[in-house]
Amino acid sequence: APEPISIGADALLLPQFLSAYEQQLVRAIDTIIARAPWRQLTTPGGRKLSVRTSNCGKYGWYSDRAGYRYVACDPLTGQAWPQLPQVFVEQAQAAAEEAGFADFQPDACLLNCYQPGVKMGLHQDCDEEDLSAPIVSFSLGLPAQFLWGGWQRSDKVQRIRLQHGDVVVWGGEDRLRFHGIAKVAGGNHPLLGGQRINLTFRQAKR
Ligand code: MD3
Ligand code: FE
Repeated sequence: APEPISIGADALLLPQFLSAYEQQLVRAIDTIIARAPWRQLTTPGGRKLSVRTSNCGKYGWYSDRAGYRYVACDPLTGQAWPQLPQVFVEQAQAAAEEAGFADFQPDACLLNCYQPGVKMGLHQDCDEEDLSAPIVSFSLGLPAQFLWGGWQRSDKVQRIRLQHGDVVVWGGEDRLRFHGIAKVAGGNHPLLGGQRINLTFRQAKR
């Protein structure tokens, strides 16, 4: 496999880390989406996110007029979120370990689905209780340009191409950097067709 690439003091890109697991991962995603379908969340300000989301794990990230938060039940179905599949936990922990974060215990996995033309604006992830835990992200399907900013919204942004099978681990001093995804270009991925799916593993609660 290609060598890991440092993109910050505490952020590591692991190209093709998931290559051997892609089919297992896609099957697990299908099972999750059958129980917790993709939906477009509303922001506290009343706008609709263009990205479609779902969750698995003990907690799921949710947004509506009441705010951004982690919730233990899917408001769409009233049911608990689907459990974290074993292959998710194993690969997220293996990646975290490779980046120097021992015993990462994710209790939340946010799934994001991007169709061509969809983007995610610059933001910080600060809804988690323990900001010392890293975030691990899996990229699948169409490629995207990851926007990697600094600690202030106005800081210069670097573009990093994320491809199918790539994993990134973000922790420590890089945990609160602004980041986003540029508009996804059209295309056809052999396994996922015209979409990009990103999974982010988090420790939402202490
Ligand atoms: C850097 N997702 O769900 S993953 C998000 O590709 C999110 O769907 C993007 O940003 C996506 O919040 C980017 C990479 C990522 C996730 C969390 C981070 C990078 C991060 C938290 C802190 C710093
Ligand atoms: Fe984010």
